[in-house]
Amino acid sequence: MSSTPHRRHAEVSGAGFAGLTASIALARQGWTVRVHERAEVLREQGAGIVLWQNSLRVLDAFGLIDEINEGSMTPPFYETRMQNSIVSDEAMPDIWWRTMTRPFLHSVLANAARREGVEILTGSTVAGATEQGTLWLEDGTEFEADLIIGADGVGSPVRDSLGIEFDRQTSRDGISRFLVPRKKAELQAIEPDTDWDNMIDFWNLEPRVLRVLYTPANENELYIALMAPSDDPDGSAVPIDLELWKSIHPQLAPVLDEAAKVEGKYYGYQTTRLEQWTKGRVALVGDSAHAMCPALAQGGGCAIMNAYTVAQAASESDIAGIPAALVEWERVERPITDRCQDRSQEYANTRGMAYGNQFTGDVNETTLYDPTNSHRHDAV
Ligand code: 5PR
Repeated sequence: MSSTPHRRHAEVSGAGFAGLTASIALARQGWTVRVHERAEVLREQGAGIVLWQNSLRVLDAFGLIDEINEGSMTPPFYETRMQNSIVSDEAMPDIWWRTMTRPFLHSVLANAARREGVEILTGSTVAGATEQGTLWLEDGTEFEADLIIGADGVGSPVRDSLGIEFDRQTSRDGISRFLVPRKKAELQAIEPDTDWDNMIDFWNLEPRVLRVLYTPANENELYIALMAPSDDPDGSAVPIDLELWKSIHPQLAPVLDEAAKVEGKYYGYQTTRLEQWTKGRVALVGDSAHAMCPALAQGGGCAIMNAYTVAQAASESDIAGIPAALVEWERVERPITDRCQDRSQEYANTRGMAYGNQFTGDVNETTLYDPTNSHRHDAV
């Protein structure tokens, strides 16, 4: 075994899915890792998430799949309805996918990071970074690192302190998201022929655009997302306009009643595209680098896969070579995420998912990619 002068060290900004994934992957490769989370308490406030096999393969490489399986499910079908008529039931037998809550996924990753020896500092607010590898906090404290990961979200201070330019594209629609009790028996009593374990995408375009995405996340919890144009003040209101939503989707009354009780926020769909994802010793992953519309349910998936591959790419390099390794990582790994952003924005703009059979052909490119067997190795 060769002797190394010191263990490689990474500073990570943000303990969301991207930051935790990068931290776990780096720690498993022998790095010391410190993560800064500005929140005082380490937790995830989001509702539900679908993970496809591109991100599940990363969790599998970390040995986390048994734990994930215990708190998640795979609905039998992804059902699409237009004006309450079924237009498709997609079983996707060749695709591995799971639905779960965001707090659950976050706790699995946070516990894994702690087991791998990652130091997590809460209440630690990053203000910026230099390309030479210094991270600094709002209170002026500085940390030196061989690698800095900016996984600090769509408003990324790491990205903005480096002056990396970006373009932001918005869409006319947006969504509010809630975790509610399943209420399966009540739903079944109203509509006995429906399989309430399915993920059901209830589209309604006439007389107005009001879509409900119904996603069972486990035995007890339902992730329900309500989409409306941002220029519809009633459809985009939170707390939700219960009478409006029930008038369009009456069979969902038991779970809409629950959603009306939960705090939430309406988010307009948008895509952020950066001039570059890396600068010197800094790499950006997740929403700081590639925030996207949720149509393909790949925001978290791309965050997890890019966090994993950047950690692998940096680990395969010597310390001096890290900036060049990051440039090469972006060259190889970025195009697949660029195309996912484009497709998700396109689906958001056209509302094309309303016509069913959404998960066929090119749109599955991201899902079918295996980041644990990356294209980076193809040239070797
Ligand atoms: N799919 C999923 C989802 O959570 C959303 C959308 C599609 C799983 C909303 O976040 O198109 O808005 C969507």
